[in-house]
Amino acid sequence: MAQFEEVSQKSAVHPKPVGLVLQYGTAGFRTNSKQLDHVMFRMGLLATLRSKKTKATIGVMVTASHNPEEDNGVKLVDPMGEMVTPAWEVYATQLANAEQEELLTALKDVIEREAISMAQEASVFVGKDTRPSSDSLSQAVLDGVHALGGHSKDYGLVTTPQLHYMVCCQNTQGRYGEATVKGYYRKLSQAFIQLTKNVPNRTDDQKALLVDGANGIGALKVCEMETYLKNELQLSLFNDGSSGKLNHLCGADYVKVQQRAPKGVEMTAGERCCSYDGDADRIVYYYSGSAGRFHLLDGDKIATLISTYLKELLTQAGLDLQIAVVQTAYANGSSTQYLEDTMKVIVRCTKTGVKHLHHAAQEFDIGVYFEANGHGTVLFSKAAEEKIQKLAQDSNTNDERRRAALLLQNTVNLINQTVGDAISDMLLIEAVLAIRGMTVQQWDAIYTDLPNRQLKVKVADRRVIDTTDAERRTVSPAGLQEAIDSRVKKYRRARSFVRPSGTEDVVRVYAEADTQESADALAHEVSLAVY
Ligand code: NG1
Ligand code: ZN
Repeated sequence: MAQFEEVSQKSAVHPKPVGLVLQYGTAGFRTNSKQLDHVMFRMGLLATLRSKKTKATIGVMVTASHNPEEDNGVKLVDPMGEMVTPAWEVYATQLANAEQEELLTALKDVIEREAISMAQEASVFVGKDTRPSSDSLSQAVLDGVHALGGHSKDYGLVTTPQLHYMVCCQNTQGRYGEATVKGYYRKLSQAFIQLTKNVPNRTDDQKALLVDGANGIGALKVCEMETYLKNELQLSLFNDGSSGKLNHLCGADYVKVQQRAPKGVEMTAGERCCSYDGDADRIVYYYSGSAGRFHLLDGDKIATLISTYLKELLTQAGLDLQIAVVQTAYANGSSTQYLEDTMKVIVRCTKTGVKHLHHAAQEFDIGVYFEANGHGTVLFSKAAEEKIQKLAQDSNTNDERRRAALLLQNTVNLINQTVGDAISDMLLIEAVLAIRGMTVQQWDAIYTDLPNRQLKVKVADRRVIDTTDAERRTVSPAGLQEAIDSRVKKYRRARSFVRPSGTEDVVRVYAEADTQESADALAHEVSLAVY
């Protein structure tokens, strides 16, 4: 077939280094950008097949998120804007690792197993972050799409969540919004303005926010959005990419892991600050206390703020909708305790990786999911959205219920439900703080984090570690869990676990305890047990 000849010819321009083996991990393929050209071409092919199979538009995002600038990566986006389904992750790995002369066989194998009609049209949306390697790598994706006769739309520089949003808009015939970057700005900014317009006496101080753009795509995009916000939010942007290196000493991952302010952000005591990561799908907040102490408000604090706000509105609206918070093992023990015991919301724990949290959150009327690192969003079931909308339009209901329903409706519009979104989450947090009249200190005081420490350990082969119970316990190698248990026992309010990273060649160690010294010591002891 002519199509396959085209694939053969074009793939020779994107050759695979012999023997190179890569894995579709927690967030797609991710490694040094020099090793990725063939993977990109092949993901273009696979996205085209996925589009033919689903008869819908598929997304391909070229980014390595919080990884260093030299790395890059790619992830596929399914029709509703969610991460690609696990069975296709397996195909992605097979296709990426097929040696040059085996590529056609691997491709035909997917076509056969999925009974794909090659006559079906295909459409693929492509986006990229600001890494120097992203230009040529996204071109390789497009080459792959065209080699199989697929149609493509190149969105160029967009945040990861913007690309997810476009895919969802396209496949819902505009019901979710317009599949353009401007459409995204308009939808979110209108919802934000609606939410904040009736907040009495919002001062300039309350409207001011410091943003660390991680020298990445989020900085570019939040600048573009600013005019749409009509001064309802006044942003001071740092690490805007004009001089610094992507993610270097800045960005959400640096701030969360190092538990310190990013380089270049000049903050005065009590000022609200936030950091995006390299592809703007994560956000963390922080401020400097009066004694100069650094206070971090991570994904757990964000989930708590948002779920408290939503629960209050549901009560005011008199809507009987079940709300749950989905976390991972990295959630601070204090947050879980607060959510379960004080807030009385359902809490679920899943494996690391947004796809797991997203999936679990879909089981509830309202599912708030956040990883501790600030990656998360809120999902509303179709039935929940309909109930909210009906009440917001019901002129017979009383003012308080109607007001709450309208707030809920605009909140739904402000949230990017396809995936965690730093810009959307930032606007939601700012709106919630304004509506509830809360300062960042008051938000921080909802509960006190247990001191914690995260470490990375280099081992010969991280895959020898196998986990269970949403990664909270190890099943292999033999004796490791017992070793962890015996160390945890020595400390108060302590917890520790280890798991192989899905994005880096390391084992991650997490420990928390009643004091920072204990958390540090426990993390250190457990990392020694991992060797
Ligand atoms: P790994 O490397 O598998 O721990 C990291 C983050 C995840 C997720 C992915 C994708 C931690 C501990 N892990 O995964 O939460 O965000 O990257 O970006 O933060
Ligand atoms: Zn990211």
